[in-house]
Amino acid sequence: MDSTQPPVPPTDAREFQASILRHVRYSLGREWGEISGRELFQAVSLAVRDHIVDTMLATEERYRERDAKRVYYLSMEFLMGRSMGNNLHNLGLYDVCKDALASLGVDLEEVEADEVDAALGNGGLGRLAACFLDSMATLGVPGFGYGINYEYGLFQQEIDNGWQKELPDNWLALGTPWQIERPEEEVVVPLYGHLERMHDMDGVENTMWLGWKVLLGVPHDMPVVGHGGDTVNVLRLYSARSSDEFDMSIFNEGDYVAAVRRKMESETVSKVLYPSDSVLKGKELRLIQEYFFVSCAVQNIVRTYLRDHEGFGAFPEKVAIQLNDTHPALAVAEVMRVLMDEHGVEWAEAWDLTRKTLAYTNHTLLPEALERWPRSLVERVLPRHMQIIEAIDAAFQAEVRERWPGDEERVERMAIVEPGDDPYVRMAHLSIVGSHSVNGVAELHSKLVKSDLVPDFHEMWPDRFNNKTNGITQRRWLLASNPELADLVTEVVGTGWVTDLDVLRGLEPMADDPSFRERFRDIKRRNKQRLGRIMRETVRVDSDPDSLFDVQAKRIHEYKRQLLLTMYVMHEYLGMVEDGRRPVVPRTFVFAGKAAPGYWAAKQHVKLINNVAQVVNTDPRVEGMLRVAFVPNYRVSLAERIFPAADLSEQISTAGMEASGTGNMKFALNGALTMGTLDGANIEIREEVGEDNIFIFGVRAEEIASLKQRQAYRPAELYERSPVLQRVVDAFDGALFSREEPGMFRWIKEGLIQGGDPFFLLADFEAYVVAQEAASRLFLDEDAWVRKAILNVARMGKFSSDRTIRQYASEIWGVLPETTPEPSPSPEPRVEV
Ligand code: 26Q
Repeated sequence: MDSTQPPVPPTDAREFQASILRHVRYSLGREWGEISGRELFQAVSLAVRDHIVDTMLATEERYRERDAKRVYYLSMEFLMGRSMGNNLHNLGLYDVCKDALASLGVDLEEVEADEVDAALGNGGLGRLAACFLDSMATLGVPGFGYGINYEYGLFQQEIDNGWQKELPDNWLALGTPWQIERPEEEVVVPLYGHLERMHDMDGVENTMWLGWKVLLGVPHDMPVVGHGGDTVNVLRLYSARSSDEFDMSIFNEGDYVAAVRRKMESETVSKVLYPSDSVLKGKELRLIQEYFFVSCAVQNIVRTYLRDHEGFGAFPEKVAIQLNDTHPALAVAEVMRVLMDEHGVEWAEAWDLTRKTLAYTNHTLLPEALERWPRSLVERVLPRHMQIIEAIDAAFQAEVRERWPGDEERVERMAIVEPGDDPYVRMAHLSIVGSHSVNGVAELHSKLVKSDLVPDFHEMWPDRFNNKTNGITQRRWLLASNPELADLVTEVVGTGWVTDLDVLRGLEPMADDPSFRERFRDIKRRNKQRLGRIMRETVRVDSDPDSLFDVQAKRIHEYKRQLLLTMYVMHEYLGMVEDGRRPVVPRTFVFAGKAAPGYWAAKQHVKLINNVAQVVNTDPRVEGMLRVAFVPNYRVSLAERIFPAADLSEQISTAGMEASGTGNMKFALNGALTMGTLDGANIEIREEVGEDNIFIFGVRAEEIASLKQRQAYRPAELYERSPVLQRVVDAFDGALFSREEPGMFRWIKEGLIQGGDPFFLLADFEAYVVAQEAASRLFLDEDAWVRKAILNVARMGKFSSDRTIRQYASEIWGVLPETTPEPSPSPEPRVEV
């Protein structure tokens, strides 16, 4: 019995079982004895869905009755992962379903494993959106996600002779039970065409957008079940379809084949998620994707508002729109267009309403990830929007000139449309000008947004800037993914932590309880065995659950510095085979993550890690001391197995470059100690857990900025002076880790020395080795290690996305969560059933 569940409604296992069997027969048309695993998954999901629909309808009723302010979270990405287990947990039906299946001789976990991930995102930004939806539903915030129903999610990664290979992720091939298609709510999206000056019926001159083409957006609604099952919100994902009315003309002209081809082209708009979490220059299809879903969302939002309101006076009191980075920044122009062109609102009022409604979250400082679209492209695809953006820009520039007369350099720096021969539209500037709130995602990051990214905007509107430190949902990242630890925690502090993570503080005294420590350690050991089985099956690497599991799992990026951990592995290996050193503790290094298909350096790093793994794992001299595994196809469902199995969490980005990180929180919540730089949310994690319970090393963001600014960083000198560095760096040049093609990784050495080492690996390497040695020594003292691990879990309360959402709700959206956490229940004894 899972004691972390709230009291179960009187839906008993037998009823649930009957429902599953009914769906097998009447929804799937199958006999129980002849169904496949996939069909069983579908039948169980449909039985679960029946429990969701009533609450979904009732929730909408409730919001309408109360005329509640609605929050719309616009995001190009939602990394939802699997839904079945999560929905069962949040409905409080997990054990009921488990029992129902057990009496049919089926293991629920095996059914869960047959669900394919909804991987409609790249990484942190997309997963954050998914955690936010969970928290909004749990808190009773009327929050709705809007995004794209990509037919192909993030590519599947295979490793072939050490190289990453990408395969298409056709996740909808077999359909999904979690979407309800609503063709009757389709939206018409205009594109292309031209502008004409015309006189309207009253003789007033107006610009008309004419000759546009049309896309249709068909909504697919995914229910988002809040914990406790009282609220079910909706994630609305749009698929692009062609318009029959529009294409009729071509059909009538007789070019049937051209008409069908045109139809297919329309549907490419929602075909595939772009697999890059940075750079992507001027791709027309990407711009159309961004506009497509923004237009669908804005039209739907306005339509929903007008169902219950007259005029737009109350619009900002009833609607809040949050932009997840600049990807939906066209919403600024689209809200203006819909208000003015479709509802006759005057410019000044439309502008006031737009700004009061929109808010923007920034997720990156990397210059190459800042979106800029060629003005010429925007004008061709969206002439009316380009015209609106120019008008916004003109008014904005006038405001700047009024405030800083004569400072034309400042005007140029701040302009929305970058001045010059080849002008670009700066989407971050558009977002800032069009919003009443601009937030970063961790304290340091929010500070750097103000001081480094857009200091001019901060000077102009200091009150617009704020911080919302990211969080994660404990329902998926502890309750569902680490059931044994969840049960142990519940035994001590009760179930309150599931909706109020600060309750975990109650675990602190247990850090000094030897028998609790032993149980905590045993759980970690079993989770390591569980991951060990996955590693054996996928990459044929055997691991010892008593070794230190040292894990780095995240997108492969130079600034995240998978290379730094790889260099440490190389350093350890060379120390053992060349100097005969024995390590303090045996370690298993686990890497997981995808490289953007067009990111050459990241793909080289994948190959390097796999080559190092190959050499290390086949060398009998280090057997029992060193293991390296690159676990392929990192995704939400794999992450759910990785976090619970980690002893050490690698969060080693170049200081100042990781906006927040959220994996760092997931690891710590599952009892891993952090090895990290003072970057992103690591800084706040240190504040919470205490500096004795985290390994911090490396150059700080300020020092890095100063070194860069003074051009004072000399990696070549560090190399010359340090034999330790020389040995590792020279290994990139030798044949040891690149037997098939000696010299293959020479470019890495060159980048570190002549290339100026832009990610400061050499600056941090020796401090990193020292910190790693401290970790090894601590791991030898099992009690001391486990004590710190327990304290980490106990002190993660701040990093619940419930806290983050409460702050967005009260400080940006002006909505009050309907439910506030109940006072923490006092520890209840575990009830064995
Ligand atoms: C932009 C233009 C064209 C194509 C793709 C993109 C694009 C797509 C995705 C740019 C960026 C992303 C994703 C960024 C991202 O995931 N950022 C991460 O956001 C997390 C949540 O706030 C933070 O914790 C991470 O630190 C940050 O890297």
